[in-house]
Parts: sequence; C-alpha cells; structure tokens
Amino acid sequence: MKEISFDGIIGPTHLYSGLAIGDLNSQSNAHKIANPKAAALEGLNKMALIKQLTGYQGLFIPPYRPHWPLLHNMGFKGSRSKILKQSYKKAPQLLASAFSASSMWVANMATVSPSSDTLDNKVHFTPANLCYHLHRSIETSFNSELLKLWFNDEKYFSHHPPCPFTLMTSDEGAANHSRIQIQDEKSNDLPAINLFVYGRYGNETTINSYNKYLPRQTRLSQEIICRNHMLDDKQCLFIMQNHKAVDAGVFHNDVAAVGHQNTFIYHEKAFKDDKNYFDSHPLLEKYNQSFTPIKITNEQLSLEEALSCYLFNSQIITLKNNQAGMAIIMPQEVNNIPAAKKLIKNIIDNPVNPITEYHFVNVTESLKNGGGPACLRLRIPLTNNEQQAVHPSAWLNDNNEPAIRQWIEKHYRDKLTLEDCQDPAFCVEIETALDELCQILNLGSVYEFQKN
Ligand code: SUG
Repeated sequence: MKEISFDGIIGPTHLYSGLAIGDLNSQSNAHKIANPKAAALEGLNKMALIKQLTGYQGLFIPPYRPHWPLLHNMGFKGSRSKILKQSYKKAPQLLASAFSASSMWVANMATVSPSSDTLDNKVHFTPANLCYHLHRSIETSFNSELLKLWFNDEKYFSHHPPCPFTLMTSDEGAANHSRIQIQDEKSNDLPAINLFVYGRYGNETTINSYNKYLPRQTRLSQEIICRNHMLDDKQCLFIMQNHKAVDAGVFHNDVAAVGHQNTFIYHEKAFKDDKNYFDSHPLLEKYNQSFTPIKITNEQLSLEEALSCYLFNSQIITLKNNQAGMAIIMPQEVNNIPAAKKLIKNIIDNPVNPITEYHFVNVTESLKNGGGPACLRLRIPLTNNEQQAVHPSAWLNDNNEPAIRQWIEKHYRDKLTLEDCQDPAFCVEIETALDELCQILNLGSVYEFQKN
C-alpha cells in the first residue's frame, strides 16, 4: 500500500477575501491583489516535485466558480451582469464566497480510510461538510461527485454522505486526521492508529467566554465517520485541541502537527492541557520501539513562529526507493525563522527518525490565505489493485503536466480582486478554461455549464 498525495489544481478565481474565521493569514491579507496564475503554477510545481520524489501524484479538478445557485438563492436575479454588479454592491461577502477558490485546500475535502483499516477492506470516503463557512460549504457537493467519479469501482471504494450540515456535526476533513502506521521487524504493517483531533465535542450549548473562536472540528462528526468507515474502535484515538492554540491561529490541527507512518512531529501547545499524549498513551505504548513522536517545545519554536512559517504544515513523504527513508517538504517561509531552520537540521541529522532529506517549496499565494503544502493535498493510501481502479484522468503524468502548465499560462490572470469579478466576461473566461482542462485530461463533460 502506498500513500498517494492528491492535490487540487488551484482554480482561476483565487482571491484574498478575508473569509476564514480564526485563520490569521486569511484575515491579515484580506482584499490584497491575488495572483491566480502564480498560485496555480506554485501548486503544480509542488505536485511535480512530489511525483518526482515518490513516483506518484494525483489531482483534483477545480469546481466551476462563481457558484451561481448560491447567488440566485441569496436573492440576486436577472442577467449575469446584473447579478454580479448587484451582489458586489449589496453583499460583497456573498459574491466573494461564490467566487472563492478555497477548494484548493483538499486536506479539507474528505476523510479517507484505507482498505487496511476498514472491516470490509474497502477504501472509504466521507466528504467534509465544511459547514462552518459559507464559502467552504459550497465545495461539498462538487467534491462528493468528484470523489465518486475518481474512485468509482464498488469492488474497492465505498462513499458516504457528508455529516449533517449543522454546527453540532461540523467537519473539516483530513486536516484533523492522521494515521500512525508502524511496521514490525519484518517490515509488515501493524494495525494503524487513527488519530482524530477535534476542537469541541459538538453538542455544547455554550462555548466558554474566554474562547475567541468557536473551534471548527467536532468529535461527533469524527465518530460518525469512524462508524461509517467501519474502523476498529480500539485503533482510534481522539484528542482535543488546545483552545488557546485555536485562539492563537491553529484553526486546524495540521498547522501544529504533522505525521507520516511512524513519525509524528507536533508542537507542545497543540493539544489540550499540553499533555504528553504520545509518550504515555496505552495504545501507543505497545508500539514504543518503532514509533518516533517528536515534540517541539515552545522554547525551541514558539507557536507564533510556527504559525508565521507554517513549519507544521509541511508534507512528510516516503521516498520512491523506500530504503532512502523520508523527506520533509516545507514552505520556503521556514527559511525566515532561524529557530525553525535549526529544528529541521536537528531532525535530519538525528538517525532515530527516518527523515533524511528536506525540500523547500514556494506556495506563498496559498499560504497568504492560510494553506501551506500539507493543506494542498489529500492523502489516499492505495494498494496496487486500487490504484489501477482509479479514473485515469486523476493522475499527473509526464504528458499532462506540461499541458496543464501551458493551460495555466494561457488562461489565468496574474492580478485579481473582487472588483474584477463583476465582469461577466470573466465567467466566460473561466468556462473556456475549464472546458479546455477537461480536454487535456480526456474527461467528458463534468461541469454543469458544459451540459446545458
Ligand atoms: O479554511 N482559507 C482556508 C485555508 C484552509 C487551510 N487548510 C488546512 N489547514 N488544512 C480556511 O481557513 C481563506 C479564503 C479567503 O479568505 O479568501 C480560506 O478559506
């Protein structure tokens, strides 16, 4: 079984709209001029690097934006031109939501359980409801359809509905889920531990007055997912986020912790009571020998520094030739923080953990909205047979990669603000671009506008 990264191609409507609650980058960059072309090329470059290092890279196509049904349902009627102008004037947040390219952060797209973890030995998918934010909640229906299209062989894949769209069952997908996968001395996989991190249970009637932000991820939704995915209860670990960290900007656990296989790097402030869950938990103790949690103290790197460079939102990957160990793929912003650079050097130099090399990537356009390298990928562990059953258009390969690059160069704007979105010609531009992407990927008509 290989853990494969699937990244969302960053859509042509990437904007800075300040829509995300508790996400300090989104807030501080609100209304700046975005560069969708640079954003999409940065994303593609990262995908190409992961393909080169691991041998595989999957992709998701962007949904069509603007989301017209949202604008219609919010009371804007008439011609496209009228709808765009009126919503810009009367409810710019709604227009920004309808245009948002937030589906790029596919770590929030779904929770995925590999066949090795599930009772029926199928790969299970639950799309996240993302109901905490309007602009993200409109991702779910397209995401559900796309997952079913990409993974459509019932012999291998099982799809569930999103958790109910209520604050009580708010779900943000894999950004708060990690699998700890350990091997025995003979390199056989032992049963994985599914680590679910949540900000609140879900049914609280009040949130403490000292909390600045209502945490996004509920445990109730994670429990629903565990049942539907038929995970073994005994292999699931639920840990609460530290609410002070949420208030400091840790809106998802994947900005304060990152795990891959037997390696787990986390900030000491990430979890409730700053408790050392990973040294003392009975479920983990039995794997004591080969599990290598790495705790980063506040003294080594403060949470503020960690958030300013997104060190914990790095990707850890197993290199193509398994013997060569793992690599950590970090945002280039880590270079700006001496304490973070020092930490990485220590991790690479320490033979106890399997990370042997590091790479920096430039995903600054995405990062300025709160999404680093790990936010841009959904991890899907697949066996060889399961890989064969994936839709052929879902893979980045040597043929389509240069074509996608040219496509971005040709169709994407290098400056975009919400003001530009009032122009109906921009919508035609987007339709033309997405239509051509479908041709590059040998997909039929997948978008509504292609079917009319
Ligand atoms: O939900 N930002 C996203 C970033 C998501 C990052 N994902 C993970 N950490 N896995 C969010 O906060 C900003 C959009 C705007 O302001 O235009 C936004 O949606």
